[in-house]
Amino acid sequence: MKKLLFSAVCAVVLGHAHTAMAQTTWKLATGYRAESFHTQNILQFGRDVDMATRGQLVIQVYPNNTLAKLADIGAAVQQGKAEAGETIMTSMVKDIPLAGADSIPFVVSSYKDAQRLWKLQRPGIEKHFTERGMKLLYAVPWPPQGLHSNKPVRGLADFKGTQMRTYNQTTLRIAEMLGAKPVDVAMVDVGKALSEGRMDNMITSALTGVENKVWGPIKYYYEINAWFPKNVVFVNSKAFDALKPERRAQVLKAAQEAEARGWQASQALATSATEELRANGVKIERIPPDLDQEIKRMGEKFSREWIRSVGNEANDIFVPYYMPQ
Ligand code: PCA
Repeated sequence: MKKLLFSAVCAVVLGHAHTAMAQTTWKLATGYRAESFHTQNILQFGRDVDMATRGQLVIQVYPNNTLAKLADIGAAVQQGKAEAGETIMTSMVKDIPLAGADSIPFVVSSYKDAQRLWKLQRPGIEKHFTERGMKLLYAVPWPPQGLHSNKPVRGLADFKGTQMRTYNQTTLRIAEMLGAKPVDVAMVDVGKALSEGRMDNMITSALTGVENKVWGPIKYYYEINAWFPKNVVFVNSKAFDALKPERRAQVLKAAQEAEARGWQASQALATSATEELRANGVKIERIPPDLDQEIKRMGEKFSREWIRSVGNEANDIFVPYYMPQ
């Protein structure tokens, strides 16, 4: 008993010693749930940093919009309200148009191409982040975006007047082009919005369907593979630069590992999530070829609009993307 008590006291003291020793704590805000694979990956990143720095840098993760709302996380980190954050890159598109490159419909249709696009997009994103006082750590894509619907979709007319859930500028613009009524719903509120009859359809990953248990209201899933949007993890530059060079290198190494791990997890989940939708009674179908063509034409219209809004930087990415050396 005495021995037990002694080890319990030791554990508490050691625990305290660990925090007392911690020189720096970063609050990291994300708009996604703790269970999401992105957040799980961040938590592992935090553990790796803790380990590599021997507790000198602690990353405290605030999931589910608790520290800042998804769309405000970029600003929160710039202003130093949170030292670090994760958001979907397209949430920054108004400020950084280049951030929308991974949500142009039908440019990327595989993880391999998504990797290629990220390699080309990264230098520009890093530059814009630096100008805004932020340091990019890593980015991980969501599985490919498909169409979830409460009714079968056979032609463009089936979208007219429907309530289409949107989560960024791309989904908003596509809803407009389809003649649907855009309804902005946060990822974590999709289940609620469906049960309240506030949405009929949405373009997002099969995984987001699974995480929100959309079966019941959602009866159909079409694997249109529209785009692979990325979540990006970043830190306030002042907070990063305040670390000793050795610590900075440790953080960047852990970030590199988190990026590789995240891409693998995303790819594995892309297949298993579609199977899980099927197992829960969602019909996995193909859209008819005519509709496929029309949606692809809308994608082209969208990309023309996007290139106009971005200017030359768009060429820096898409010329080498379409014409690799
Ligand atoms: N899930 C997020 C973004 C992309 C995805 O697959 C969402 O639906 O909000």
